[in-house]
Amino acid sequence: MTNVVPTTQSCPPVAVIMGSTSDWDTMKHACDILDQFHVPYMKRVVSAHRTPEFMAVFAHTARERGLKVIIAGAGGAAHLPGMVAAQTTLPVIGVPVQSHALNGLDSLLSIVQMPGGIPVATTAIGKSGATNAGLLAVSMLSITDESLAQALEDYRETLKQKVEQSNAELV
Ligand code: RP5
Repeated sequence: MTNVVPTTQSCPPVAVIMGSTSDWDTMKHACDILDQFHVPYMKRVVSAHRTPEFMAVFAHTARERGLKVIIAGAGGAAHLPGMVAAQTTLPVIGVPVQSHALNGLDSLLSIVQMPGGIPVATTAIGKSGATNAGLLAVSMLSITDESLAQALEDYRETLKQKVEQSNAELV
């Protein structure tokens, strides 16, 4: 993962960014969903406090580079999603990464408590949150993509069938 902002207009629709490579074990679950739905994406480490200039350029130029949704994961004093949202009007989905010190409650509160005016769509802490961030991104893209809308219906159907199968096995 390099800190190079592509200058072309050929960005994929989704960016999965994270504050550190240590967030990858969580954020890979968002990428797994995007892979499953065949949604192209880019992934980068973008740190709000270690690479603030890169973060600003990344966020400022996101729309003109063709991005449509940004998924941003961070842990601890997790200011990355909010700082990115402050610098783009694209939808930003924040994923609180489970921290060691406070189990991710710090990450959650840092991301979810945005003052009114600059929204960050915040998911659950950890793997579930990253998975749902991927699904939310697919859902946003499905507004104008009928094949993605159908793929989401199919995905829900598989979830339903798993429950039905579990119940059949319990009998
Ligand atoms: C945040 O600090 C990152 O999002 C990560 O969750 C946390 C710890 O980063 P490392 O010290 O593991 O690089 O910026």
